Amino acid sequence: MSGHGRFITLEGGEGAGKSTLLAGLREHLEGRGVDLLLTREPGGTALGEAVRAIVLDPTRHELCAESELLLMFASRAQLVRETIAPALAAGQWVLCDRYVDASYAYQGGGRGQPAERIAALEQWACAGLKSDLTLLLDLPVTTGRARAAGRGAADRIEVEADGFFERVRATYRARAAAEPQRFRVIDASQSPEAVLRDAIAATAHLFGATS
Ligand code: Z5A
Repeated sequence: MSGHGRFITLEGGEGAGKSTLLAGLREHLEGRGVDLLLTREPGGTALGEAVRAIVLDPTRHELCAESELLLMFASRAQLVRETIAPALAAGQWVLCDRYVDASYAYQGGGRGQPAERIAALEQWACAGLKSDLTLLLDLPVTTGRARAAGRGAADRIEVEADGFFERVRATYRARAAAEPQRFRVIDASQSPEAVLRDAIAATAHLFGATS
């Protein structure tokens, strides 16, 4: 377990329903008396939000895959040190919309950056901080993209072709299969209520494990 608090991350492809789940899960956890900190990646700090604006800007055609990967980790290194680690040490629980698994899925699976390179960056930038629980909202790519389609202009990553998002999904699923004790895979094609019910069930064991 991380520090004294608990560290939960949400992952999934585009339109999987992370934001929707985040709201319900927050209500549940706070209702159980958890002192909860919500944050997101890329972003969550002033520096991270500036990085987010760069990496999602669809006019930044010059950004190469290597820069994109390093920017994701720059945001993450700052968030870990400035926000997540201090919160966990103070006994708060942290619920983070995406974390390091997203870099393996998007920059690794999607862009083809070697997993060993991402692992080296993880070791350095995350200071050994792993999530206690990662909820993977798994959904067919076409369903997720259809859900997200009504939202207006696509960002720099959303403009990628279906094949990119298929590789992202496959990488997430492979990581979940390799680390079943950390991941819970949730069928995100269910109703929002059923997704929340599964997520609540997946968090139950965190309450028993006191530090
Ligand atoms: N990225 C990266 O490449 N590398 C990294 O290391 C990190 C991130 C950390 C920003 O992520 C981008 O950064 C992301 C990955 C990349 N790029 N992409 N693509 P983000 O998490 O901020 O943005 P996102 O992935 O685009 O999330 P999203 O599309 O906003 O989806 P969501 O939050 O998972 O979904 P939602 O907003 O809750 O739901 C979408 C719609 O579906 C909405 O209309 C809901 O009402 C509806 N919905 C939600 N749940 C359901 C269910 N269960 N049934 C039916 N309809 C539903």
